[in-house]
Amino acid sequence: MEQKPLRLLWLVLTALALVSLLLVACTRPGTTSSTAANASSSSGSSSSASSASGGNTVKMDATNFEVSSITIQKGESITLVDTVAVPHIIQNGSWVNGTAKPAIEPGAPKVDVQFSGNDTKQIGPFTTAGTFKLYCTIHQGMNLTVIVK
Ligand SMILES: [Cu+2]
Repeated sequence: MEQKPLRLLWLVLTALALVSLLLVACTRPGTTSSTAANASSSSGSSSSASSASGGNTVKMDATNFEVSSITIQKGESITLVDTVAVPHIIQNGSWVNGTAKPAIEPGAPKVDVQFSGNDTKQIGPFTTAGTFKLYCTIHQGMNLTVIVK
């Protein structure tokens, strides 16, 4: 005869469970009220982030680089543009007092690029900070210093 109280208890418990479920179900939609807050803040897509990859360009004329040095960021490459119908051979090193001095600094990318005239080639990337010297083996005094920061 002790089964009736148990059944009652069971009924009460299930009822409580159902009630709590209902409470949870009812609470959920209430909490998700602040949805329309982030409406229209579509600030116009401004300012095209300037200068694409053309930033590290050095032009070469018949006998020299347009600039004697260029500063780039670590990991960047340099685009060399041969603007005339004259060949160049760019390698690691420099002209010192009229003498070609091949040399490759620690961390420098190996550079050995031939231009046949009116062409464009990339050198690098320069992955180490430092100062690196490049020269044209054909044209005396044709030096380019690359500063990597
Ligand atoms: Cu040259």
